[in-house]
Amino acid sequence: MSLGFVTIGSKVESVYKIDLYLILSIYEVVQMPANLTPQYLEVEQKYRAAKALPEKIAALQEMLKVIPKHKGTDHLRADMRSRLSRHLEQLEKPSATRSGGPQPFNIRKEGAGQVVVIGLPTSGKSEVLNALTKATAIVGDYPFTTKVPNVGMMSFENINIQLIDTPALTYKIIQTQLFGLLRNADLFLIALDLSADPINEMATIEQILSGWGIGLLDYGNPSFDSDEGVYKAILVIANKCDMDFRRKNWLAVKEHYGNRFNIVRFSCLDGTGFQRTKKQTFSGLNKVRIYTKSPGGTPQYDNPMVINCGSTISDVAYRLHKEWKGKLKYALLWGSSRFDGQRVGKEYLLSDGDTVELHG
Ligand SMILES: Nc1nc2c(ncn2[C@@H]2O[C@H](COP(=O)(O)OP(=O)(O)OP(=O)(O)O)[C@@H](O)[C@H]2O)c(=O)[nH]1
Ligand SMILES: [Mg+2]
Repeated sequence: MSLGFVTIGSKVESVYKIDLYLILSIYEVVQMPANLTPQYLEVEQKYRAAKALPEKIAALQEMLKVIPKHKGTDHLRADMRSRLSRHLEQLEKPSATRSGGPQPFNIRKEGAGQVVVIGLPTSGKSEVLNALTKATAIVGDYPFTTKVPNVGMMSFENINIQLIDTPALTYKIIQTQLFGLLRNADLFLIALDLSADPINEMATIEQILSGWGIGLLDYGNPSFDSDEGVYKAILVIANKCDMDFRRKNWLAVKEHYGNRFNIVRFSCLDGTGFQRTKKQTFSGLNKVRIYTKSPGGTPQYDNPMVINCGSTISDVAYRLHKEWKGKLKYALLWGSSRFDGQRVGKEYLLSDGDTVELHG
């Protein structure tokens, strides 16, 4: 930007006698960028210096966040946004040569949500996947055993949640592809190794993710993605609680991170934390299970509709069938209502486990 400023500025000098109108319009363009703050220019510098796609995307998002928002920066912001979407497209298609071949990091979402298990080498990510699903990912006591993601389905009560074991965050050659997968995921399970140095591990993980423009939220908040950054809900798995040093390190993890994040004590070997992890993973996805029935019929309890928290009767109806649009009048409700079969309106907010009977 500063380069453009100088060029146009000198043009103003040479043409000002010719056309007053032109001068005024150039003057307007020149004036506006002067409002860019040092904070913005610093991030812009970071963007120019960034080589890898994750850092470029992170810097652009930060630029959009800190840039003064007024008419004078409209063009600049539009340009940044289109650059951001070009980078995001590149992320999906890493290179022309690769686009025809297998794309192991491009995993279609299935089940109630897509959850990625992430962390540093040998923290037990692959073992966690094997413990919670029927997957048989290769496990090793040496770093970087996993080179591409492994997928499994984790059953929780009457639903399935997609779980993905990933290569270590520090595995350099796949970082851009991993970044794409992480951006798209609904929830992170962060695996820490209680037998090593979990405090440092967590700090390193947070630092790497922050360098990619990904902020961490406690699992009670829904993940969200905007032009100005990506925030992901997380659940921390303090793994290997069956091993030496576990007690000291568990207490340290709780003390350092317990007030920010939900942390589950876990062991792949003895089953500690399995149930809690499944339950908390589901609640971290911010979804509710809704059962529908026809008048006189019975709901299918083994096949709920899984829909976002905050959904209403109308949302359920439209998801079932478009023809409910305009036709829906009310519903009868079992579950969160004061009494069974209570009549509720279209905007009624649903809770997990509600049964709904729609009426037109
Ligand atoms: N005692 C104990 N060992 C575990 C546990 N979970 C994993 N391990 C061991 O830790 C080592 C690393 O496990 P992996 O699952 O391969 O670790 P990873 O995080 O996938 O490692 P990378 O793929 O290299 O990033 C293996 O020797 C596992 O057997 C656990 O809960 N308890
Ligand atoms: Mg692994």
